[in-house]
Formats: sequence, C-alpha cells, structure tokens
Amino acid sequence: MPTAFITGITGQDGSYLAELLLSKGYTVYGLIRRSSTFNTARISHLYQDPHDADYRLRLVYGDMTDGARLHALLAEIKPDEIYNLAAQAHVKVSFETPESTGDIDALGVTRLLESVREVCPKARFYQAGSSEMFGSSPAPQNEDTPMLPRSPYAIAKLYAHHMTRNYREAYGMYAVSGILFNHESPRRGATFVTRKITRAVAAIKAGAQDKLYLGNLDARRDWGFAPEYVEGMWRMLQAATPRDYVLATGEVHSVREFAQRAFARAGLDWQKHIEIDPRYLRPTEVDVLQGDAARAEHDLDWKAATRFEQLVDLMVDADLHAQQHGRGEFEAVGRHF
Ligand code: NAP
Ligand code: F7E
Repeated sequence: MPTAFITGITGQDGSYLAELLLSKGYTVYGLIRRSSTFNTARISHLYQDPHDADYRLRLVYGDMTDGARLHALLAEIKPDEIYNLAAQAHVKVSFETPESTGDIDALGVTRLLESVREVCPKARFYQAGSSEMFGSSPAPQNEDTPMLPRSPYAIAKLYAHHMTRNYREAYGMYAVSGILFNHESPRRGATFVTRKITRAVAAIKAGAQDKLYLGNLDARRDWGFAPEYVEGMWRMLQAATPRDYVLATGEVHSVREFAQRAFARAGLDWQKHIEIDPRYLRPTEVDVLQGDAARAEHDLDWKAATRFEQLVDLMVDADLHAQQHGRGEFEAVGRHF
C-alpha cells in the first residue's frame, strides 16, 4: 500500500485527510511541531501506539522553516504522495506577521519541493493553494482567472502556487496546486469567522456569553464542507496528468447570512448579540469569492455535496452538543465529524 507524507496533519484539513488515507490502507506520516501544549486534539482519535501490529499513523517532528529536517524526513520516508497543508493560514494574522507567514507559506514550499526533487522525484506532490490568491479579481473565479492577491497570506500562497507549477514544468514532477475555496467543519479553527460564530452561538445559548464581536459582515464567501475537499485533494494526485484545480461549491453567501442562519438554528436573534469591532477589519479586504469548479467536476468527477444551510446547521449542532457536554474545542467531534 502507498505511503503518504502530510504536513499540517494537526490542522482541520490534515485531520480529515489522515482519516481518508488511513481508511484507504495508506501508511501516513504526519509532520507535527513541538509545542508546550498538546496540538494534536484533531487527530487524537486516530492515534496508534507504535507497538500496534497495524501501526500506520506515524507522527514525526519538524517545521516548514527547517529545510534540513524536511530533507532528512523525505530521504527516510520516501513517500509516494506528499500533501503540503502546513501554513500560517489566517489572513488577518498575516498582516501582523508577514515575514514568518512568507517563510512558512512561501519559502517552506520551496524547501519541500527542492527536497522532493533531490530525494524522491517520482513522488506526487499536492500544494494547498487558496482562493485568496484571486483577491480582487471579479467572481466567479476559475483556473484561468487572473490572480490579484490582497494580503501577505495570499501573496505567499501565490508564490507557492507558481513554484509548484514551475517544478512541474521544469523538472517533469507530478506537482499540483489545488485552488480551494473556503471549507469549514466542526474542526475549523476557532478564529475563522464560521467557527467563531457557531461557537459563540453555543456559548450565548448556554448563557455563558452575551455579545459576539465581528468585523466586515458584507464579505461574501463560497463555503463548503471540509471532508469533501480532502477527497478532492486525493483525486488530484490520482489523475493521469498533473493539473491545477479549483474546488468550490459555486454558491456564495455573506458573513451576515451565515450569522443569521447560525443564530436562528439555535432559536436566537442575531441582531441582539452581534456588534462590530473594527479590530477584526483587514487593511485590504477580499469582497467576494465564488468558485467555478467545472474542471474538477469534468476531470475528477468531484462536486461539492453539502450546501450552505446544511453546513451552518451541522456546525451549530456540533458546537451546541460540545457546549452541553462540557467538551473541549474538538473533543465533541471525534470520528463522527
Ligand atoms: P489550519 O487548521 O490552520 O492548519 C494549519 C496546519 O499547519 C496545522 O497543522 C499547523 O500546525 C501547521 N503549521 C503551521 N505552521 C507550521 C510550520 N511552521 N511548520 C509545520 N507546520 C505548521 O488550516 P486548514 O484549514 O487545515 O488548511 C490547510 C491548508 O489549506 C493550509 O495551507 C491553508 O492555508 C490551506 N487552505 C485552507 C482553506 C480553508 O478554507 N480551510 C482554503 C484554501 C487553502 P499546528 O497545529 O501546530 O498549529
Ligand atoms: O474570514 C470576515 C473576514 O478568516 C472570512 C482561510 O482558511 O479561507 C480562509 O480565509 C470573511 C473575511 O476566512 C470576522 O473579513 C468578519 O472577509 O473566516 P475567515 P478567509 O479570510 O476567507 C481562505 C480560502 C484561506 O485560504 C484561508 O487559509 O469573514 N470577517 N468578521 C471575519 N473574519 C474573522 N476571521 N473574524 C471576524 O471576526
């Protein structure tokens, strides 16, 4: 069975991808960072004792800023597939930390690609590209839409996107960049707007909180369900020819609409609880992202299934459940979500 190497395995997407690949029989190596607190809550339900007979989830320490370590790991593991999901993934934070965001999200990819070229050039490489790269380009956006990034995060991702293409064209490597629109789940990080809203709804419903402070309610996004998007990543690496693909639902909603639906799901009036705090505004905003995933549907038979209302409801329900049972940020979700 194949061996995969996942960077960013402790993140939302990494945890779903690890589940998917393990269920297909892969041996999965996951890169984790040393941290003074546990950062493995999203994959704790997948943990295996190294002495297990079927020990297929193997966690290894490293960092995207440490090229020597990445090189040594690839030389040792010799993976068949590499999924580069590690990133400083928060757009607003990237305005405060542009240099380290570039180091991890842009140069980190070059470190990895160089090592792949040197030690395992036949490995198939997936780069986690982002719809943020389109920035201010008019919607709907597809693979041919010009990219006009509007944040240090998006600019770093665009560098990585072009590097991935360049390694494919210059060295004939199977390297692809998935241009993924926003995808969410009960495992979404708590400071991204969807999860920030659904966690607040649960806390307000329980009487533990009264107000939710947000930034731009007019921003519009194309929100899909994360487990379906990691399936798309896998399909990109199984195709006969390496190509870059957009993954999106094609449906667009505002932050306001997300909040309205989320509060209503819990029987609450959003207008009584939401206040605007300018600290959550971005120096340059991306107003509307709406993807056209026709190429992925045609070539990969991939199509987003979960619609906006279902997504909001399942995220609210998971956070209400977690709140009621006094569970931690990701404990309530386990294998189910
Ligand atoms: P996430 O939940 O924020 O996870 C990010 C992962 O990267 C975590 O495992 C994190 O480790 C790891 N990481 C951060 N800095 C690192 C470093 N210096 N070295 C090694 N690992 C590092 O993000 P996500 O939502 O799963 O997104 C996965 C990828 O897809 C990211 O590259 C993101 O930019 C991209 N993307 C996401 C979306 C989306 O809507 N979710 C859309 C388009 C593209 P810790 O747990 O230790 O922090
Ligand atoms: O913001 C607005 C904010 O932080 C969505 C990442 O996964 O998707 C994500 O980036 C919108 C923006 O995600 C708050 O201004 C309002 O317009 O949830 P977000 P994002 O910036 O779209 C892309 C595709 C990625 O690649 C990224 O890695 O919501 N907004 N009020 C707010 N956003 C946040 N975070 N917090 C607020 O209070």
